[in-house]
Amino acid sequence: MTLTLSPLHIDCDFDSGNILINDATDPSRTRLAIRPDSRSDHFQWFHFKASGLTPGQVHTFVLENAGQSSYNQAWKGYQAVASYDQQQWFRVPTQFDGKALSFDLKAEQPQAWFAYFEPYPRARHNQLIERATRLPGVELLATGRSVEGRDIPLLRVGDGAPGKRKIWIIAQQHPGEHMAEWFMEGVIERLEHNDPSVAALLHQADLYLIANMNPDGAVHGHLRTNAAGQDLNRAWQSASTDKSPEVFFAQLQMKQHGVDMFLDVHGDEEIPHVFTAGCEGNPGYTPRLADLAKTFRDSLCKRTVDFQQAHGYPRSAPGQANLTLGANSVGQAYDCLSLTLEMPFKDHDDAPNPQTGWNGLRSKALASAVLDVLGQMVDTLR
Ligand code: GEM
Ligand code: ZN
Repeated sequence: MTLTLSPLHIDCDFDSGNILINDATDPSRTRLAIRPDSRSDHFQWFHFKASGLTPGQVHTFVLENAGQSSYNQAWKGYQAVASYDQQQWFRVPTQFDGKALSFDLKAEQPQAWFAYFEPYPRARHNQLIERATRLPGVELLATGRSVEGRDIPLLRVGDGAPGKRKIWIIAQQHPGEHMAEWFMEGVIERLEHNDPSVAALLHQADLYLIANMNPDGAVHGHLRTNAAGQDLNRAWQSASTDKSPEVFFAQLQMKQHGVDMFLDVHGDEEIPHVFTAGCEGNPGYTPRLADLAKTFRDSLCKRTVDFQQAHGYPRSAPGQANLTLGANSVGQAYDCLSLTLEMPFKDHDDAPNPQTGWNGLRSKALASAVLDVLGQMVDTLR
C-alpha cells in the first residue's frame, strides 16, 4: 500500500522569518527559495516553519536559489539547523550541489523550524534589555531608533565617572548574524554573576553595549541590510538619519561619551573559525594599537579553544583600510584598540561539535572569555 501524504504547510510569517515557496506539493521534497533583503539583492539567511510532517518519514527541503546567494561559497561544509521547540537547535544532514542546498529531517514531531543559524528572537532581545537594566550599576543610557522606528537600546554598565576606560561592544549590524546577539546575552549573563574578575574590570571600565544595531533587518529576516537597504557596516563614513539612523545614533553617543576600546560583533558565512579582524590598514594605525590587538588575541587564545589566529581575513595594506567599516572608522577616530569579532555560521573547526555546530551557547561562552581578557588588559587600553 502506498501512503499518500498531504503537502506540508510552510510558514515564515514571524520574527526573522524568511522563505519563498517554489513548490510544496510533494511533502517528501519541498522546493523553496531564500527571499532577498527587501531593498537590496543580498540573501543567505533563511528561517521557516514546516508543519504537517509525518513522524518517522524523511522530509527533504531544497533551497533552489542557494547557488546565487551573497556568499555562495559558504554552503560547502555547511549544515542547516532545525528545532522542534525553538529552544534546542541541532544540525541536520545538508548537501550543496553548486546550485541548490538540500537538507533532510527524519521527523520526530509533526512540525519543525529550520534556520541558517539558531535565531536570536526579538522577544528575547526585549527580555535581555529588561534583565540587564535590573542589574545594579546598569542603566539604559539612550535609545536610538531604526528606520522603521524600532528601539535600539544603549546600555551603560558603570557610572561614567571620569578616568574610567570606555569599552564599547556592539552587535548584529548585519541582521542575519544572530550569533552576535547571543554573544551579547553572554556579556549580560556574565555581568549577572558579578564574580571578582568582572568586578575588577568594572572597577576600571564602563561598558557601553548595543545588543542589536539592526532590529528592522533582523525582524524582516534580512541577511545584511537595514530597512532602507543599507549595509550598516559600510555606512560609518556617511551615516544619515534617514538611511542609516542606527549608525548615526551609535556615532553620536560615542562622540558624547568617548571610546577607549571598540568591539564589533559579527558572523562569517564562509570561514569555519572564530577570529578577529583589526585595523592594520588605518592611516592612524600605530605599534601601540598593534600591541594591544596582539595582547587581546594571544590572551583570548589562552583562555578558550573557541578562538584562534591562523585563519581570518587578509589584512589590509598600510593606509588601505576601508573606513566605511565600523571597526576601522572607530579605531581611526578614537586611536583605540578596535576589532571586528567574527564567529562562524558553520563551526569552529579547532573544536568542532557536529551536533550543534557553532551556536548560541558557544557564542555566550566566548563573550565570557572576552570579558576575562578585557579585565586583564583594561589598564593598558590608554
Ligand atoms: C564581514 S564581511 C562578510 C564576510 N563573509 C564572507 N562570507 N566572506 C561580516 O559581515 O561579518 C565583515 C564586514 O562587514 O566586512
Ligand atoms: Zn557581519
